Amino acid sequence: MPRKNPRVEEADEKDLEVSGPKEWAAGMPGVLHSIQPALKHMGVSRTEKTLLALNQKDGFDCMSCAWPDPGHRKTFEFCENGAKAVTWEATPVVVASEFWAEHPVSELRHKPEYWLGMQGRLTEPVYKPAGEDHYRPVSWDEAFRILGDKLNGLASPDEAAFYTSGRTSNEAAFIYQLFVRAYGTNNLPDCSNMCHESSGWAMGQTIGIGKATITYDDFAKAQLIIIMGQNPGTNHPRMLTALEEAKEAGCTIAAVNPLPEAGLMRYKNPQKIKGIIGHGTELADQYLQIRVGGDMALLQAISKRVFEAEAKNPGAVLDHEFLEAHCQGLEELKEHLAQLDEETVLEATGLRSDEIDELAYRYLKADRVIITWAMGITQHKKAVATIKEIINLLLLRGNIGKPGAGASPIRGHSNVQGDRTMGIWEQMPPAFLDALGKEFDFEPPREHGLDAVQTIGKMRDGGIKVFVALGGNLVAAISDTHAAEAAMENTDLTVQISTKLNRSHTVTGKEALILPTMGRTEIDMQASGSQFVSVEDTVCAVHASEGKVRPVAPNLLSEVAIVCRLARETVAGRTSADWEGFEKNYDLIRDHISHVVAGCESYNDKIRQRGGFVLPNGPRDSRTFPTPTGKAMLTVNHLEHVERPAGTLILQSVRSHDQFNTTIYGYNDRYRGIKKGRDVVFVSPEDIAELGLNDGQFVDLHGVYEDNVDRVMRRLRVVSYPTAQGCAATYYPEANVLVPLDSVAEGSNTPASKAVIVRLEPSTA
Ligand SMILES: Nc1nc2c(c(=O)[nH]1)N[C@H]1C(S)=C(S)[C@@H](COP(=O)(O)OP(=O)(O)OC[C@H]3O[C@@H](n4cnc5c(=O)[nH]c(N)nc54)[C@H](O)[C@@H]3O)O[C@H]1N2
Ligand SMILES: Nc1nc2c(c(=O)[nH]1)N[C@H]1C(S)=C(S)[C@@H](COP(=O)(O)OP(=O)(O)OC[C@H]3O[C@@H](n4cnc5c(=O)[nH]c(N)nc54)[C@H](O)[C@@H]3O)O[C@H]1N2
Ligand SMILES: [Mo]
Repeated sequence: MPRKNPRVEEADEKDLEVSGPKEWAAGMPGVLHSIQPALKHMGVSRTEKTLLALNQKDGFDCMSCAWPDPGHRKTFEFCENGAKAVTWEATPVVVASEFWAEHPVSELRHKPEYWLGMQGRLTEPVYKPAGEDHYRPVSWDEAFRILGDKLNGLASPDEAAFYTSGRTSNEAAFIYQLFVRAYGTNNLPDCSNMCHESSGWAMGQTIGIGKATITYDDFAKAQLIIIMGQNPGTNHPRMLTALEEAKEAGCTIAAVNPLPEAGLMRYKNPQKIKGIIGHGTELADQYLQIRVGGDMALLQAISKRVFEAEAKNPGAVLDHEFLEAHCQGLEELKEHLAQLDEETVLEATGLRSDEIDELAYRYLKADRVIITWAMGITQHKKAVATIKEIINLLLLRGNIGKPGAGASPIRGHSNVQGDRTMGIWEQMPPAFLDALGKEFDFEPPREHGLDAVQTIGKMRDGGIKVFVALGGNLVAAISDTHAAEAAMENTDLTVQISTKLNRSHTVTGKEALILPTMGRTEIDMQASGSQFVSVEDTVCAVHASEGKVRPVAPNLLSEVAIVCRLARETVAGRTSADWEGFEKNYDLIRDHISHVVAGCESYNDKIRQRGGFVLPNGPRDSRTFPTPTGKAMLTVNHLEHVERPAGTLILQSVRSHDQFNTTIYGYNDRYRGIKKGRDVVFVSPEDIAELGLNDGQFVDLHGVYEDNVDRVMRRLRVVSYPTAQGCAATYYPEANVLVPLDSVAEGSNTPASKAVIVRLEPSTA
């Protein structure tokens, strides 16, 4: 069954085709685009076993995003990009044993991410000894011994860091954090640090919980949905179905985005006849083309208009009953916003007053409002303050804790939220650590550990000797690529637990290990029988996920098995945990989750209910706000926006339609009209003219920062594109070379990768 990989074609700049943005998303091409590559890469049988089980109640959870499943599932409960993710994982193509002798690490390092991923699934542990340029296959025993010896030999457990990417299941995440804390550190950086950390911070401080206050069904009950800094057509395509249902029930949609993303404008539902042959559903009733980083000003301006409307019509605008019973800080907010200067707002947002008036009018007209957001909001210096303004706006009219209304950060990685619930966080609260210590009879470390940015910083300074990653591709995902590479190389041992090759396997410590693991599509057979795992989606619904295809190689271990064996090598006897038992039967892990994780009582029973269960959520369920005062906090936030010196642009980094984070599936970005290439920078025609450039010209992007480090992205083709003026966009992860490590969101420490000040200079290369 396993196949060796065919030739991989790489992108060449002369092949690049540019055809302009599309105005609608999904529809028939969506289905064709998903089935064809699946059949080509997996064959009929694997395609059937995977795609038909995707997001079904007895199937497996899609790994492409954290979008929730509706109560009633369709036969094809997946989107084009979910199918790509499944195809990428369930491919029968494998990296052969000879590969490692044929390709030195120094060569692999210069291969594109696309090429690395296309080499196929990793099937055997490999080890790169110090001073050598090749990995070589080793046995699992040898791999665990190498890692165990290194960890056991460190002067302090804080010299190790343990990263998690958000595909990890609840079961693997729970025992991984247990192992790490038994080992003696809270150094548990994760991809969430670079993702929705700002949402967690802002919501934690204002409403007491860092999670969405809505359920799936609320979308269809909303009267207004405001989508901010999010590109659902590419990154959460199944959200378009929920938006379509909302529209059919009379909801209005407003989209706030510097780019007129196709998925915000019109949707052609591939599962409906009018989506196949008709015009589709208009989505956004109002599109606000905001300047990058202008959202905080927009939100303040709307809240100010809410107060002004209340002044004209006392008692009829604010939700006084709710505010009095549940909130704190109303007067301070009102006073603060009264000072808000409209000129500053217009400058920051790039919008006209009447556009802001219109959105305010829509907000005042609707009794049930949902605001959703993603990376366009969280990856900014003022991200936490901006999200606090989202909460302010919602609270003013009681839009939290009632049907059809609420705050909805749309999470990215399919189980990034569950991983947090299970304790993957460098600063888990004392109550969790108490429960964990009590359950496993040990004293967990209390001092906060390092987040992703801090981990790279400490590596750079020589303080991290061993780096272990449960999934992900940190070197490519984190900011300041060259600094991050140097930091990784400054460690003694890097260990990647992965399904497929990526950049992080090629930028290593002195020694390096790659431990291959099973993916979610695969049948996980253990001593007690076939196992399932569980995950939590972006609206706190928890459910089981069970793989359907035979693992791509017999030698593969599950993530749970890898963690258990590593724990036996390093922390055996330090806790009462039954590591051998956990590996044989995941029910034993779930029994402990029941005792340690709030809301997961009787986990084994609840997870076996068809469709799973929803975690309790005070603000959503009963307008109970677990803040120190027991009230939801309206907050006063000092307005700031991204300033740009003359001759520069504010650059943001986005995902193309053919990628999952650092994984590149292909070189097309269909909805933005880009084919066969990624080296482009989207600039408005006005800015192209003002900067004296030409559409189609090649430029270098130079980051403009006070530290004067020369951060450059070379040879990007200028693409004239209807983005907000003064702003530009290019693709992540390539853009990370431009973002200094210390350019982060205040409070959450999330890299500010959506606002890089750049100078565009004609390319000389
Ligand atoms: N197919 C696919 N699905 C994915 C992923 C993937 O890579 N591929 N990644 C997953 C992950 S981990 C995540 S976190 C999510 C990410 O989902 P998104 O957040 O949708 O991802 P991005 O491509 O970063 O898009 C950011 C959007 O914000 C806009 N934006 C940028 N700056 C600003 C700003 O200042 N203000 C406003 N209002 N908008 C702004 C951009 O124009 C863009 O539309 O998707 C998840 N799902
Ligand atoms: N400039 C810029 N930087 C960003 C962002 C941005 O918008 N702009 N977005 C940020 C965001 S939102 C995120 S979430 C991070 C993403 O950061 P990460 O989560 O670290 O990166 P991914 O690209 O999702 O990781 C992909 C790798 O995970 C491994 N993998 C896949 N499936 C599995 C599995 O089932 N098990 C295991 N063990 N491994 C698996 C594969 O080897 C694959 O190569 O990047 C962040 N960085
Ligand atoms: Mo993310």
